[in-house]
Amino acid sequence: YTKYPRTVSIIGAPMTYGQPYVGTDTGPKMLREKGLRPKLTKLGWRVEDMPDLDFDPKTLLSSDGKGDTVVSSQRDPPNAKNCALVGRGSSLLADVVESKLRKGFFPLIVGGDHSIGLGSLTGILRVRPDTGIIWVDAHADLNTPHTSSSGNFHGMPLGLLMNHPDNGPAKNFDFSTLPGFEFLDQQGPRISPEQLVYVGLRDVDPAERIWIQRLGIKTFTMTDIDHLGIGRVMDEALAHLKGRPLHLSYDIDSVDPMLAPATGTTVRGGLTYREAHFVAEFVAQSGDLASAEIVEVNPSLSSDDGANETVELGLQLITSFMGKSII
Ligand code: 4U7
Ligand code: MN
Ligand code: MN
Ligand code: MN
Repeated sequence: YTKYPRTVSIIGAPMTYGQPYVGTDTGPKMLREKGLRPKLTKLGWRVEDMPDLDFDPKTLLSSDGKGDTVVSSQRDPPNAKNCALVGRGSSLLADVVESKLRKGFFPLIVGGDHSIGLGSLTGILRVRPDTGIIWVDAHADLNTPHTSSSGNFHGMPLGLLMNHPDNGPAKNFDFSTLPGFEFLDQQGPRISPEQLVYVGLRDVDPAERIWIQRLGIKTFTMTDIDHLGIGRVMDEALAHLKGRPLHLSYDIDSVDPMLAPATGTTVRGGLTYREAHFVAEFVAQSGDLASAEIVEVNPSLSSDDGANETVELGLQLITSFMGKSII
């Protein structure tokens, strides 16, 4: 892969169907309005900005291009809310991300809820199966419909993609039971445990905990950050992924809700302003960052001030991981 592509492709993925609230779909628009594009230009990037992906249900359910409804959204399987919409949207995103990477662009995916990780990662892994993933989040997002207590797909992207020769969260999982998920057939690209690192976890479900331990996923919880400091945590995180092109998946709920209140699943005790930036800056400095996404910004879930602060923070974090250096 080209180690330093200088053209970034902004891919707006206004997905909301992976969680219960409206509003996550305005993330891309808000970030653009606050000057995403000029900020990237100022950092030396050439910018390709496309219109947001069209996640209108009518379009999604007829995306065979012929206007026919190819997937029925009538019934969702158990614990798989908005299955067809999430599946079709992910499939669309996977194709776009794949094609941008093949053109040598840096995909900057702007969510949308975290179910878009299904699409981003699928597209990335089709091109670079050895990609190292840094998942910055309060949550592990390692559920499947078999383990999820909420049925919300934003808690499942890693669980559905994680594979292991003998076991994995999606073991014995029959993807053909999920309408819209045909793109994730049994041959589809998968993540192996050693190519993933978690940073910032503090709200992990019982089944997720078991899988993290069983699979031996490298995990830095908030406790580890308190103990080691964010500097050593990131040293160890990047050492673990050494030699791999990196994908940064930044869930804004990793940051403390005092700083990022406008998101759907807040958990107290998160990253401080500097810790959040350090993660972004350090990944940028590695020189190995090849793709990134920012997710779960939902301006409608707090006061106007809270929404502004959260969008502003998201923008600053993007600026940091896209290479802004202090000196
Ligand atoms: B996010 C949860 F049960 N684990 O599965 C679930 F706590 O993308 C939360 O990280 C998932 O914001 C959060 O619903 C998903 C819950
Ligand atoms: Mn998440
Ligand atoms: Mn989260
Ligand atoms: Mn969330």
